[in-house]
Amino acid sequence: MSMDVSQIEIYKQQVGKVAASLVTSGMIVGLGSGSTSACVVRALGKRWQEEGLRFIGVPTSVETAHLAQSFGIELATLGQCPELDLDIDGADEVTHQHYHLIKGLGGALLREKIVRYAAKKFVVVVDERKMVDQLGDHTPVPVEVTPFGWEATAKHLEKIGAKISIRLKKESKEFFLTDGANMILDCNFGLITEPAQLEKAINEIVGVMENGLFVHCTDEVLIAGHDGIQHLK
Ligand code: ABF
Repeated sequence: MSMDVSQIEIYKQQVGKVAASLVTSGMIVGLGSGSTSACVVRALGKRWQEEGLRFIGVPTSVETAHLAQSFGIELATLGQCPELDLDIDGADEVTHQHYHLIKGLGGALLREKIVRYAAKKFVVVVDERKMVDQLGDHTPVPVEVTPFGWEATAKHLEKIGAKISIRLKKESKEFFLTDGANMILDCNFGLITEPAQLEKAINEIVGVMENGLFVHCTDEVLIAGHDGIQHLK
């Protein structure tokens, strides 16, 4: 679905504001990564500064931490706050049924998944372009691997059907490295009919740290589109 950039930006700001309204003072909140999550952080920053909202944020990336700190939002590590009330994050694909996700095109999937599984509730914020019938519609599955022996790990991933593209830094031939200094292999498996099985099969491969399939773990989805904001539970 082609949409102009400005319209998509408006959608992201709208959904960011609605997501930010879910946060009440005293909460411990996972702060996701990517441009839609950045709109959530900006909306939370506005509430922090204008309404005196006070909560603790647990960022899923260095980039998100820096953005939150620019508004004066109080941050903590997951070690300091191992149980979160709410995690708000973006996604690259969301299935209409069950809200299974592909995440990680932003490179933060490992910390995002760890933070998600520390939260009582997980709310995903997307624009309508991200909604799909089946995962694998337009996005490969990002797989975070340790750099040691990545070539052998790649061979194991190919054996379970992956067509692999090594993630490089923008406009560079250097390997992209995550905040955790791991590499990402973008794995195209085509349309994914059994995401839970594939998530498990990928993570059983030695050298794999985590993958971008988030299956049976989304509680609510906020979708911004030409019909306004849909809040699916
Ligand atoms: C993050 O946001 C990632 O998991 C995902 O890849 C990305 C989506 O970015 P955007 O909101 O910019 O489309 O949650």
